[in-house]
Amino acid sequence: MKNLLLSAIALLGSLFGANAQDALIVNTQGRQHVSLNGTWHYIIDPYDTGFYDYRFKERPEKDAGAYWNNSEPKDPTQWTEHGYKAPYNIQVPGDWNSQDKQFLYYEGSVWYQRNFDKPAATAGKDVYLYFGAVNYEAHVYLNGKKLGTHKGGFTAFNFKIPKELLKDKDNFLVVRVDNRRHADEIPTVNTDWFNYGGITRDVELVIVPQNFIQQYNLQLDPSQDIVAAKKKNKYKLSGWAKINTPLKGGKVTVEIPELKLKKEFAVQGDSVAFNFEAGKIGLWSPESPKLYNVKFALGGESVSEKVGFRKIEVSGKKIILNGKQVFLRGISIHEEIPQQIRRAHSNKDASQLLGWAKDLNCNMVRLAHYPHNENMTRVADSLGLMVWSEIPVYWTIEFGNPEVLVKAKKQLTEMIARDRNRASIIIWSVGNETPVSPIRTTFMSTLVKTAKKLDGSRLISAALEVNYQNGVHHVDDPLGQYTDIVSLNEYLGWYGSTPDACRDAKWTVGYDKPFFVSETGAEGNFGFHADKTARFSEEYQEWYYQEQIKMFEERFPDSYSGLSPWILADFRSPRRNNPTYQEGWNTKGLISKNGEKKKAFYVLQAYYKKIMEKELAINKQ
Ligand code: GCB
Repeated sequence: MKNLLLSAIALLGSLFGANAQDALIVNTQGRQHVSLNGTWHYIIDPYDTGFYDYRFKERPEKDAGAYWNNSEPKDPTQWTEHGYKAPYNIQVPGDWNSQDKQFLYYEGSVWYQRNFDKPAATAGKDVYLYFGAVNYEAHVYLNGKKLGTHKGGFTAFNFKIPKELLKDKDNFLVVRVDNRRHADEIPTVNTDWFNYGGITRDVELVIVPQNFIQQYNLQLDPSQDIVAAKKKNKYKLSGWAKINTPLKGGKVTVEIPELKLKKEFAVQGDSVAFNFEAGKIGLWSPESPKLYNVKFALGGESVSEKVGFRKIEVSGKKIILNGKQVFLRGISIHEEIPQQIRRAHSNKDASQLLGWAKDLNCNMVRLAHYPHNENMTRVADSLGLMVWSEIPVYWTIEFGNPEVLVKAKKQLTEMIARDRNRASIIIWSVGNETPVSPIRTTFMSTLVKTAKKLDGSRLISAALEVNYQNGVHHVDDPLGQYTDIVSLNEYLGWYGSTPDACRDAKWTVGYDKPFFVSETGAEGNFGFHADKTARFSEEYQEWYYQEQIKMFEERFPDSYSGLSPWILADFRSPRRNNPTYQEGWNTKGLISKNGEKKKAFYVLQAYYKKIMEKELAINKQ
């Protein structure tokens, strides 16, 4: 176990070593920090004038025309063609598309700027600049110097601010954000969601001691027999911490006050491994999402984290949580607040979306198709919703391009780094509906192996497609060999046929593994009532869910372990151009763009209630 942990730490190091950015600081909310959210200024720059000169060469650092430099004229003779001031205001966090009409379909560069003063109480400390996410490419400058760049629209990153660069007053912070889509990026040019641009998540200054715990992990040791541990009330806990720099003779203390546990471990180089025993623990589960305060301390400075302890594993064709079989009553979710046509980012947004999932009787959510903001996984922890978390390796990635594989691995690493302490996360997904070919399977199986190496304590999956041949739906994608559960997207009764096609559909699953329906769904416009055969009516969508559920119950393989239908709420997608029923929306939501529940919502809600009650009855026996 210890070796596995140390190899995960080494892999982390090697992946970050390749990039200019510093390894991620986890749990910034649990540390000394100052928010840089609020009103920033902006310049729209479709020609990248602030970045390139008129010969289209990157501007030199001190160039007066570079938009990272403050152009405020000191006297009226001074030449200047850019500047940051009202009314060019924009809110951070937030996508730009929803903030002003001129941004609605904009894809290109926007420069963001704000000033800030050095926070108090930084003597002897280091200050990092942290971004929850910027979609897609960020170039970050402070007081005219470049701190670094980051690519990837849904993962967090940070830069250490050099001491000599940080002024007491009026630090001039500029971020060039570019959300253009490219064939060799992740996601690629083609998706079924809206490409919201901007600084979409929180921005913070994080103030840390010169030696500090950058990342850590504590969990039930995945190698233990959980049933035996429960019987004996004796649990093995294991984990590790990574210090920002190698230390001589440092010690890390791990404390769980509620369990009256306090242990000390010696740091070796820049890491330390934990291993200790605990007595009775309240395990985390959807029925009882117990979280403990855990304090990690190094040299008098500490960071506190809320940790749930649980074990997720697969046994044959079953998914097992804390020693008991669990059926995943899920729903897929996009990170979007439909009523306001914007990206979700806040705790309140997470409570709205996950509150709807609870209302549906879910015990699980699939956060599609990219890592969602941290509020989502933290609220899921506290509500007891199991989570599937995914990287945007979606459809037609350049599978033959080794640089693209590096980018995918980096996003995978960043996703796992931020959220490895969330008990709610039970599945890391390495992608969605990638077209079967040898080169793609090599690419995808490499990601599965990387995920396993980074985190051997969770299940790894990917949403696959059906192979329909001779009247039979075969689940036989070769990637299924590598994943812990075989997950499938299927739309029988929406694309190509009507829902009654479910009645005699035959299914085979070519793997002795749990089988999970990661997507199924049909469109339905809220308030459009018609005969059930009319596409886009609420009745059609309702009928679709009724037929699908009957098919699952009557004719699905014995490995059927759950589902996360598509999708919780209507969402924006430029691919959806039916002028009557879509107008730029994918209306497969069980909840409408105005937050109303459609008929199909109640079909799934009742199905989940039935399953829940059956499980309760079995557990009582
Ligand atoms: C899928 C995709 C999802 C789409 C959905 C649809 O299979 O995974 O991103 O939005 O189908 O609505 O067709």
